[in-house]
Amino acid sequence: MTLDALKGIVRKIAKSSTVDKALVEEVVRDIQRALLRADVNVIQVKEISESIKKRALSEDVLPALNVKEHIIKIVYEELMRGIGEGLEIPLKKAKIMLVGLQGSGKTTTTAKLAKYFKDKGLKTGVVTADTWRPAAYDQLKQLAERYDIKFYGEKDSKDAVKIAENGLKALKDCDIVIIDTAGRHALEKELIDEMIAIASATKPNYKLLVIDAAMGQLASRQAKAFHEAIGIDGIIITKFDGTAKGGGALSAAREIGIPIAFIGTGEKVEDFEKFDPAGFVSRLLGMGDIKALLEKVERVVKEEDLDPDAFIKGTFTLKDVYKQIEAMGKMGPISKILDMLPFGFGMKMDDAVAEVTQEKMKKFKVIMDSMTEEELLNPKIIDSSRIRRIAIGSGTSPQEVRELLKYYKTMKSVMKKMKKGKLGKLPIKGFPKMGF
Ligand SMILES: Nc1nc2c(ncn2[C@@H]2O[C@H](COP(=O)(O)OP(=O)(O)OP(=O)(O)O)[C@@H](O)[C@H]2O)c(=O)[nH]1
Ligand SMILES: [Mg+2]
Repeated sequence: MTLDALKGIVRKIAKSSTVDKALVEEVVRDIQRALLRADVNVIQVKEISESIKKRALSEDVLPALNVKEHIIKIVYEELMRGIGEGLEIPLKKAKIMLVGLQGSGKTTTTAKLAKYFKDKGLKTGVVTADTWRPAAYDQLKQLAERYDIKFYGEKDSKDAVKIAENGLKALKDCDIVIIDTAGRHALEKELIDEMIAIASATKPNYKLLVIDAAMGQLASRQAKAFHEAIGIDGIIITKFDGTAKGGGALSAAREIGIPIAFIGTGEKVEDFEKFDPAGFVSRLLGMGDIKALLEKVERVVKEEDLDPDAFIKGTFTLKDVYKQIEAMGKMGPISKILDMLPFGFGMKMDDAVAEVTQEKMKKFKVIMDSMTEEELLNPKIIDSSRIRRIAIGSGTSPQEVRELLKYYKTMKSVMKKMKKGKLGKLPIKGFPKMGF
């Protein structure tokens, strides 16, 4: 993704030997280029970059910061301002209606959203009011069943409004009910009329527009049209994983003044996160988003029955590594997890952990299967004769057993650092809401 280029900016500032006007100008140019390539609206790019430049060259450095930190802070704050607030949906009874163009990801997002609320402890149900796409009913039903979410649909009915109404009645015990609607390749009158009819019959607390990040700047026109038709409360950007143009949807939301609620980052139901502007910007800048990572860890942990204290606080044994490896399969590729780690830290992880591939993870599990309970709980006792025994027992080599132990040690120190909050190479002070 092109917004990734922003990561280089913090590094550039951190590495430069002198901080002067030339550096500020170069940084501002880099930011402009990165934002424009990511399809951010030109006017917004201009505003953001001009205010960064103006502030960096004129504001006094706060006593707690050095000049580099000062500039990074300004870049961070101005990007935050450019992005605006996220939409916070409180964890209480609500009806949510999803709308969007065909293929934008509504049905997938219905399931993602349902699982999100269910994981937060709310009773959640979904209704399919898409009578256009023949497979829509089965698609949502299957997803709902897989995650133990209540489902309502009427396979043979063509009356989307009636289905939505019936669905609300059938799921009235649920705290959260999410209504999936039909998409069309363009915003036709028929679709708009149906949307309006469903909305007025069901009176959703939140009407959320699902936008495909690949739309880039086209997202703006789309969002305007939907907003004019039914009044949108929040935006969910999907497929943020697969495009260089994600900035377009972000800036469309800002342009129209509708907050972003969630972001979809992959096809799997787990690839979904609440939009947290502070975390989002720090991640764009490569400073990591420890909060999103922990939230995700917490979620997967619950599924795996992993001891969260051990996972996060550093009383961490090989047993946790075992469960963690299983959990990672669900979290997605390691590179994605690394992306969420703070600046500096992620780079260190590159060599130590990133090279640990899925293949290797499987091998690690086999090795651990040949260990005794005592060894798993207290890896310190694993000396070279035990290493030899484990290697033979698991059909691997002592070298591979040592690799696992090295991986374990790295992860253990990661967990310790997380606990102490000692992350990141830059002593960044004064950043709000970043968990440093
Ligand atoms: N990579 C990626 N793919 C996604 C994401 N969200 C949805 N998809 C994929 O996008 C395709 C369309 O998703 P659907 O959920 O069926 O979209 P829809 O808006 O319900 O489509 P219609 O009902 O036909 O309008 C599917 O192949 C999904 O797996 C995402 O965040 N990332
Ligand atoms: Mg659909």
